[in-house]
Amino acid sequence: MQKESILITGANGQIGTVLSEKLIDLYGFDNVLTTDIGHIDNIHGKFEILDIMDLKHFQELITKNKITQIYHLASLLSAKGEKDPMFTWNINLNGLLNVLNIAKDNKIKKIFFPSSIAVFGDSTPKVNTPQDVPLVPDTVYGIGKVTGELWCNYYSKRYGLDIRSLRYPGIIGYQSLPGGGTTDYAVDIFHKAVKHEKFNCFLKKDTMMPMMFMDDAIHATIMIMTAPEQNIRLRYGYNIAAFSFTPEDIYLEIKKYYPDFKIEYNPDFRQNIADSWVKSINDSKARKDWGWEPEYTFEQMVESMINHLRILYKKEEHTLL
Ligand code: AKB
Repeated sequence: MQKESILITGANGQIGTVLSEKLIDLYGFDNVLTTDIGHIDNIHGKFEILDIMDLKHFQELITKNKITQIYHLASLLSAKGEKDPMFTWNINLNGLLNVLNIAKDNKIKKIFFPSSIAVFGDSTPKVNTPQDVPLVPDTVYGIGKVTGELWCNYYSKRYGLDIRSLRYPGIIGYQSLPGGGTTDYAVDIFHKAVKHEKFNCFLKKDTMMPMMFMDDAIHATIMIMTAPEQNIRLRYGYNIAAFSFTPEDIYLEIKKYYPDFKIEYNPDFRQNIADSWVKSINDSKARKDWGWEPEYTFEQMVESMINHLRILYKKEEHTLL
């Protein structure tokens, strides 16, 4: 059997950082190549700088490392993407097309494409949102995810590529920081609480969004990528869900650990993005097709975040002393 050799784009991002470590654990140091447009210092694996728009260098890395799987995580997120829609479209959609064409030309065995709840829009049912619904997103990031899903479906049917994709909700982890997303507040709030600082929330207190603990997001990614091929019935993004909450819900839960914790609500342009998304997700297709099930409840996620960040900030205090 041919051994796997994995390339990850965007390995320095919020999910990429944690997924890279997991893939190194599973497949071994020598078999995972982490890449990103900038330098990485928080991943302990093999690393190469890669701009996914540079096809020549991309091809060299594929050939040199005999790559068999690509996890394509490089993209700009929803809020940052709105600052320059054409640039975002180029990186997010043309970057994906580069990956799909490289995969087709090099007979790459498996490709992972992260989609998102950003595919949903105003015409999507907001509660317990089913898998197949109208997808008319308001952000350029969301448009890129919808069209990205369609291209994945097309390349899979037309060229037989084994592409697997998840619609991630907002991901909350202690291991890395998000950047440029609308769900970022749900990570930032923990850092402020543990540092005994007041939190300024850019969303209204009652904005409900689907979210998930990082460990579950990584688990879902590995599950779909290792499921038998016949179980993957959808070649566009599978809905996956864990729990939903509002800024006020998470504030009150954190206050159980930090009774003096203070929050102020100052909604900005990200409020419109959050309002255009859905409140909760129906993930029955992922459960049925490849056995998806989250492990962490909302309360367990909050406890784990606080415990891990307390250790992290304690260590930093010691290093600074
Ligand atoms: C964002 O907020 O843009 C991302 C996402 C939900 O895809 N976290």
